[in-house]
Amino acid sequence: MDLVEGHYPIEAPAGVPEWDVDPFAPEILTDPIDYYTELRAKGPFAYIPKYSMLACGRYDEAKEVFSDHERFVSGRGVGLQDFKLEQPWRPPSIVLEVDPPYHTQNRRVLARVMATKAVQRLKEAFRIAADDLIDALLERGSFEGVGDLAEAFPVNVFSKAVGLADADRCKLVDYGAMVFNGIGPDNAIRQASMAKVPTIVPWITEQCRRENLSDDGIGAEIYAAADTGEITEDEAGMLIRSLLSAGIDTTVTGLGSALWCFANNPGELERLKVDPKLARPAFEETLRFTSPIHSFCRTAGVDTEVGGVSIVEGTKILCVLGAANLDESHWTDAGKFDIQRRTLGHLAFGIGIHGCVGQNLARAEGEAVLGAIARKVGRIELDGEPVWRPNNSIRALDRLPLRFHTA
Ligand code: OVM
Repeated sequence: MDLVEGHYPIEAPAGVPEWDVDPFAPEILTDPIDYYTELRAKGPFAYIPKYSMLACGRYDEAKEVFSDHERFVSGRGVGLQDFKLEQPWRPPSIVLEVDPPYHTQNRRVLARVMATKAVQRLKEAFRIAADDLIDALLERGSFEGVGDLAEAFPVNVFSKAVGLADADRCKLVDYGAMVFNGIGPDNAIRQASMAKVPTIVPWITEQCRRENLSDDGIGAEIYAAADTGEITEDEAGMLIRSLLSAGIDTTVTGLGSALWCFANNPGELERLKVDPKLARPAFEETLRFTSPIHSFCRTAGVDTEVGGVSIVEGTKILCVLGAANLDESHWTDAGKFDIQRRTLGHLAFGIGIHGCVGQNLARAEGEAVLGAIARKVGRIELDGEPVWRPNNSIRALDRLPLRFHTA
């Protein structure tokens, strides 16, 4: 049987409408809202003939598929390729792209080194770095929101927290883009990213080695788990690779989108300034409203059924988290950016055993930056048109020209 994007082709299940759309077309990736709306209107699932897969954009089904790791596995890849049938571009992640029981021991190590208490120790450094950065940008007035803030901040603080010897911003951001594009089909966007493999992958591998990490960071703590025999030395290196895969572009995107949200909603910035403690809920609402990771797949490991739809083993299901987080039947005024909304249950960090293990660290970064803005910035002005950077699984800005005005 011929494969489609590295997975078994399927027929549309009974009752599921066919939809002749390319969810990975640049026009959709850079401006997805109408696509999200139409996907939800199709029903619990749509069948996408171009990729011979199902897509779900409603909250309930996206959540059901995403949280049931027994029926919907990750070990066959969370992109379009089925790792049972084709070899992926890099050795699979030992946390993202595996199932229990192997997943459990690896995740436990990451969960420990990024637990609330571990993150607590980093908060003061994050606050100081955010205050310094916002002061410097206020001094400059106009700046590039993506490069000068959204990328600069995580590259600085996350690299230090991990203990990287060399925080090459371009390589870290491009590696993340490669990992997230790698989850999509073999389109021009993916190919352009993959062209950088020969220069970036060896550099990343080098950064993951024990001798290249500081002895007081998260990286060293992961290697400590190899010393006690909890994991092997190679597994420790692979878990560092996961940090560098998932920890930069996601937070870059969340911070960039937060700036975009506030530039477009000056009334919400006013509310944040009145009560800077809203920095944390404001970051959470940014995640719900913009969904930095717009979609991830699961693979049906068994014949099953969801929302009355029969799903055959081997089916790839595109869970469109961006659409679920804007589902009007779950969220009141879903399309409104409201920093005081109850955001509990949003799917931006995923859910279940694969839910983002770094989410407390990500929140601490968002809180530090938005807190500094709340206390220091009077007004945020768009200083040109925002430009989006199409990516097969993240909804990222490419450029965001901004001007900060003092209070
Ligand atoms: C990993 C990995 C890569 C991308 C995303 C992710 C959102 C994890 O390499 O483990 O989680």
